[in-house]
Formats: sequence, structure tokens, C-alpha cells
Amino acid sequence: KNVELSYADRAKLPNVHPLASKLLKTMEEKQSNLCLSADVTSSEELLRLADSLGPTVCMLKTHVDILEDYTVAFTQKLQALAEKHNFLIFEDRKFADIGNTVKHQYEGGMYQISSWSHIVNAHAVPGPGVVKGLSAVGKPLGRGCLLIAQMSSQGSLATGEYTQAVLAMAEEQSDFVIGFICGSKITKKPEFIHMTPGVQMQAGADGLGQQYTTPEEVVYNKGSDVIIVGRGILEAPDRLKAAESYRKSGWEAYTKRLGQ
Ligand code: 5BU
Repeated sequence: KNVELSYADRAKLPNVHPLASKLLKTMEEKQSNLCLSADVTSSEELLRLADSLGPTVCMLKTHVDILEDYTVAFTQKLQALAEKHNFLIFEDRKFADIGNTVKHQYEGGMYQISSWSHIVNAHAVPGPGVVKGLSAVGKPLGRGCLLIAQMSSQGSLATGEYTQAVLAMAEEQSDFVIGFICGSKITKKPEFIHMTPGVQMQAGADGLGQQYTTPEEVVYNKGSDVIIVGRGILEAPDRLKAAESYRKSGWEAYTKRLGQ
């Protein structure tokens, strides 16, 4: 195996994006490469989750448009919990339109995502303008973006040359793109962060196309940095206990990768 930089080492690289640096530092401090996918439909429940599981995660991922009772106050409370427990907020919005449209979708509308979410993601399918549009809003606020280089779902078209083109697009706009949603490590550049959804303790599928891989497989064998876990935690009888066991598995796979 090649010499692997630790999360802490990567946080100190001269060309690392400040937000990526913050995330890497948080991961090291909390010994957590776990992102909770907080896919619940009640904002009260989401806030309770953020407060109870906040200490075990480095990041909390939202789908704000599945909430049935969204208010601005909810985003303020979520931001306060992110401060309290030191995690980043990632709105999984998957922007995928021309630059001018995504600019409005990111900054305005009902949700004003740029005002509360540290990180968003985007499909590269429109071409580099999607990142330019998001960057026009997010960069002045110190926000960051993940490009979707691969998807966890069965039959995904984001493979091969497409994935390589996403990587090239990220390299062109690395002042705003901090990493990727992917199934495995796609670049050796240590400034980029790889994040992987479709993670459960047992490999398998959900009947609607989702495919699951284990934390060990994702972090140790595939070389990804962050595991994104939703139902593996949300459907467990004890969510806190489940989150702690995902944190531990993800962290052990990382230390094993470092050769420690
Ligand atoms: P799950 O319950 O652990 O399967 O939830 C996975 C989450 O990650 C869910 O919010 C999806 O929308 C999200 N996701 C994904 O599963 N696969 C992808 O490729 C991308 C996002 Br991009």
C-alpha cells in the first residue's frame, strides 16, 4: 500500500479548501468519518436526531424538501446544533440545471439553502456552468460543493468516462468543489474528500435500486473517506447505539488503511 496521509495531515495541506480542512480536522477530533443521512419527514424529529447523534458524526446530511413542516426557525436550530456538536450540514440537493437556475435554487426559493448548509452537491451532467452558478452564491459564504461522480444505485449511468469527466470538472473549480460522492476513491489528490452513500453493516439492497456495501469495504478496500448512513441507523431499534457502531466501524477501517 502507498503511504497514506491521515485526515489531520490532509487538513494542513497548503492547497486544501478551508471547508475541507475544517471537515478533516473535525473527523480527526471526533474520530468519526460518519455522516448521518437524516432522512426523516418531521423537523422536530430531525432536530432531536441532530442533538442526540451529533456528537458521533462529522456531518449531517439533509433532504430539506422531504420535511412536511419546514420553517426558517428549523434551519436556525439545526445550525445551532451543528455549532454545539461540531458537525457540518450537507443538503443533498443534487443540483442539475444551468448555472443561472441553480443559482436561484441554491440561494432563494422556500429553503434558502446557501444560508444554512455548509455543503451541497451537484450532478455534472449540465457541464461546468452548474458549478459556476453554485459557486457564485456559495463561494463568498465559504461554502463547498461535492460533485456526484458515481451513484450507489443499481444501473447508475455515472461510470467510466463520465466519472473521469466529473473529476476533471472538479479539478477546474477546486476553489469551490471539495470532493465527490462516489463508490470508491477516484483521485489520489489528497485535498479532495470522497464520500460514499449506500452503506450498511451487511451488504445488500433495498428493493428500489439502492445497493449497500459495508463500512470496511468502503473505507478500507475502496479508499473512500466518509460513510453516509441513513436507514442502517434510522431503522435500528437504538439509533444512538447503531450510530456509534457505524462510527466505530468506519474509524477502524480508516486506521487499518493508515496501517495503524
Ligand atoms: P440509506 O437509507 O442509507 O440508503 O440512505 C442513503 C442516502 O444517501 C439517501 O438520502 C439518498 O438520497 C442518498 N444518496 C444515495 O443513497 N446514493 C447516491 O448515489 C446519492 C445519494 Br448521490
